[in-house]
Amino acid sequence: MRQPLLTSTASYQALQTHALDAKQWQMRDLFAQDPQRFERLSADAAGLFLDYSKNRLDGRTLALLANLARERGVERLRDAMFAGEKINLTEHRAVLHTALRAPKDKQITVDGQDITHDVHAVLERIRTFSDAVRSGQWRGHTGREITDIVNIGIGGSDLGPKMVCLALRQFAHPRLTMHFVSNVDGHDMDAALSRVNPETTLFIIASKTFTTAETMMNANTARSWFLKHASAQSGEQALAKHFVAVSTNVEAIKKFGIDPDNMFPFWDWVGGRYSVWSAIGLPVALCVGYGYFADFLAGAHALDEHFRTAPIEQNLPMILALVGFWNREFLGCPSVSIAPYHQDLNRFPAYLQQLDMESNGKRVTRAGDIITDYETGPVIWGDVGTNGQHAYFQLLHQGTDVTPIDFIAALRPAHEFLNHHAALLANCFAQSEAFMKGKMADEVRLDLAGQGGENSAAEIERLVPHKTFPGNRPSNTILMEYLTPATLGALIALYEHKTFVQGALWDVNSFDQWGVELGKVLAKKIEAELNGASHPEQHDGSTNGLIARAKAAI
Ligand code: G6Q
Repeated sequence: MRQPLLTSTASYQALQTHALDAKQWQMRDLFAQDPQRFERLSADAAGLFLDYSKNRLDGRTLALLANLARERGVERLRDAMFAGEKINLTEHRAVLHTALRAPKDKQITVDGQDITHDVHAVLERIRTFSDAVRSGQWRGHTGREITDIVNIGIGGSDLGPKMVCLALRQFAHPRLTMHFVSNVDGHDMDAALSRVNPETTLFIIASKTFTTAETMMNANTARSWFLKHASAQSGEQALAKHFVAVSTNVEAIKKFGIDPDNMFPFWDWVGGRYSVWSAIGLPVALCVGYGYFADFLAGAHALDEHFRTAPIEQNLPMILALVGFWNREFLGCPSVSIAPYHQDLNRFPAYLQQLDMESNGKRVTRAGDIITDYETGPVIWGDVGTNGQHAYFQLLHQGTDVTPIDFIAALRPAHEFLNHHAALLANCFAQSEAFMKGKMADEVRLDLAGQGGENSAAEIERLVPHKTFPGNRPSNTILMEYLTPATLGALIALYEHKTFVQGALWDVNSFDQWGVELGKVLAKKIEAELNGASHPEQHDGSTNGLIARAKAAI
């Protein structure tokens, strides 16, 4: 059904008028005027605390944004998603990653099929298999315990399990080393294979479709390498002890030579970038054990329940989405930087980059109309603190673009170096304070004048503009007590639902990815040309030139 154009709605127009005022506000003043601002503009749920007080908004802004969410039917769409309606309109699919973390007794059906039962049947198989590998009961073809696990997958079949295994490093099995090969670049495979022993390595081929070119090439290479290096007597039979698959495509798996008993299925209503909760999370269960994997799912479920039931004004994903929407739509911020002040979350920005940009990087509405008069998803990027501070934070403080930042931190560390943790948190909080307050010209002048008279008046005036920070730059801070499987699950779910809410506001389909699909076919033709299997066709001058250079070098 065609929605009224976003910009034509009464609540959007009310926000536009309100923004004319809000653009003049200084956050310093907002804090000075309201001593309760932090209490008022913060909320918590499922072990996560969100401080959004360091944004250029007030209570009225939020009320107007909540009105917009209501007028755009965000709650209705949310309920439709949880109920398994086919809200992925271009692929005619339900969107039910939330069902993957729902408890056994929650009945959810898709096309008349009780999917909770199916989900828990696969979880049971994940439990049995991961227990067997971890305990050493599952052995390689020469009887040795598994020491290395190589996950072969790309995009949604790589970023989630890789990010989570790194984030939960503290909970990892000491005997198992995890490797993730995603790139078709042979250097990626070479780096993994040069570190593992075929007798003690388990390969997981993770691909929803089992047709993705990079994954298939990597899977075939791993298979050949294994057969070449496996003990001569066992050959093909040995494969069963070393290759398992995660997919929705049984036929393709059989063709590849993997026993369907060694296949962990999932379903078309799980989008790739939302699939870490499904059997795509098998590396996580192997790495941290099924118990912690179940805690990870439970943490996400707690956030789901909050998202499903809390009123918009107290609903963490709604708030995060509305604040982000405000910054993007009305304050003109083209990107969002993710700054986890936690080394173990160092792949989290890359994970969110896919989640958000693949979901909301769209230019047509759900009805197919081209969007011309408002912006959709921003660029998402970032790296861990404090590293970013010594690199790109310069632009965030003094560049011409305003980039909102999400700071993420755990209040307690999982190590004993408490002085490090105090320094880490001090940096995190100091940065958000500096972005908000800035450093005004008068403050700079005072500072320079106070430096023992070493600066002349003229020198002070020359330096003032360079040392002035405009401030008034927005940020959110998300805190948890510890980074655990449950808080990590909740954190990911928070961003999944944030992305969902923004997609609903922009009226885009957050669940397809035609841009990725195009990439899947584009390279095939040129690959055949490079391999000499077909004659180069007439491309444009640049592409012809590049192909000719590569052919001359191969
Ligand atoms: C995710 C995307 C994409 C996908 C990969 C891998 O939402 O669809 O990143 O996950 O292209 O696809 P396969 O799992 O089918 O190999």
